[in-house]
Amino acid sequence: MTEQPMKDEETQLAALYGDLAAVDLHPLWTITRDLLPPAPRPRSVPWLWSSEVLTELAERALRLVPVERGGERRVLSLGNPGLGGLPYAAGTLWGAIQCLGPGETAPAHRHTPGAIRFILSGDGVATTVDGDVCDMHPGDLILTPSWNWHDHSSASDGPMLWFDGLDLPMIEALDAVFFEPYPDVRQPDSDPHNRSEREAGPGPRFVSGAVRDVLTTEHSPLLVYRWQDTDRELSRLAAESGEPLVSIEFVSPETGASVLPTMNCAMHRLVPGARTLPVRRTGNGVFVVHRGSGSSVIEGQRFDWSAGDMFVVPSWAAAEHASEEGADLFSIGDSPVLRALGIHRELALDAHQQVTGVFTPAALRPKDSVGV
Ligand code: 1HN
Repeated sequence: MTEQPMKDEETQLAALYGDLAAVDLHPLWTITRDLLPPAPRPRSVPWLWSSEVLTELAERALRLVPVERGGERRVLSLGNPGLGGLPYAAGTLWGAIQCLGPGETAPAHRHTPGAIRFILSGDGVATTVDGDVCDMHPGDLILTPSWNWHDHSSASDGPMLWFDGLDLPMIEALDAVFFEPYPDVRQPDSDPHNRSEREAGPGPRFVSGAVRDVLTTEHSPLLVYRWQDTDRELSRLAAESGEPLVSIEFVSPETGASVLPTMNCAMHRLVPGARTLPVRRTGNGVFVVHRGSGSSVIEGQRFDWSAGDMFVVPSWAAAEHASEEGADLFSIGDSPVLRALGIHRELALDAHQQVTGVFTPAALRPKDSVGV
């Protein structure tokens, strides 16, 4: 007697699931993937690519592969093994080594993803950014913001290598990638070169500590940050602070915001004998060792590094850094987006991974709490 209605219900439930699936509806209570983990679980993993491996393969590509329209660039992208074969360093960031041989031109084009270059070695290449020829030297940072025409041309007798950082995976996730080739291989030469450097305002080009949480669609009008200026600012701050680590972010001299609306660029100096405590931050990071050597422990995994190595700190991974001889690390990150959306978080930990400090943006604080 009681079995009949039960069976009826089971039959109806089975029919419901069948009908839901048939029209592409997913009942939330049956979804097994963890939609709301208690803290970020990025698919990308902590990883390192050594300079030795990167430069040897880049040099072989230089000999064997031309740079032409279509392929556009001789670029070896960092493919994070956690991302199942995607050519991305992390879920939101592209990182790569690019090389250009003597006399070569990487053709002019533009795209909605924004890019930065951090120069590794060689000399004599210039990137033309919307008509402004920007000379590139080791340690310099060059911006090619979203939808700006850009081509790279070598007037050198040797190869040049640089790091490329792009927000491409983020823009792809937003289904907003556009691309357009320039009608000619090169943009016309501007004379004199480096217009943005001469015309940039007097505002500071670096800040130490957190950048304002500004939502901006503007990129920095300054397209070139020279190593000499970066080095001078790091030296000044290291002497002044006496801290083992000084970090500066490259900012727009006009607004004080990150150089691109989507990406920050920073430089970190570890003084000799430095050892930092671990920190967790939202936002992915890709690091390039500019000078010196040391090691990082990222989510419990130790990576030893030296000049030219590139490594990934995924979002919310606990990361600490140490250096015996001293080191300078360049980094890119996606935190401007997280800050603009009010979802950036930071946790300072002690040596035993216990929380010692918390930064929570205003939007996430309980209404009655005060301070940070
Ligand atoms: C690009 O345009 C460059 O302009 C480098 O040098 C790397 C990776 C993906 C898509 C476009 C460049 C790139 C890229």
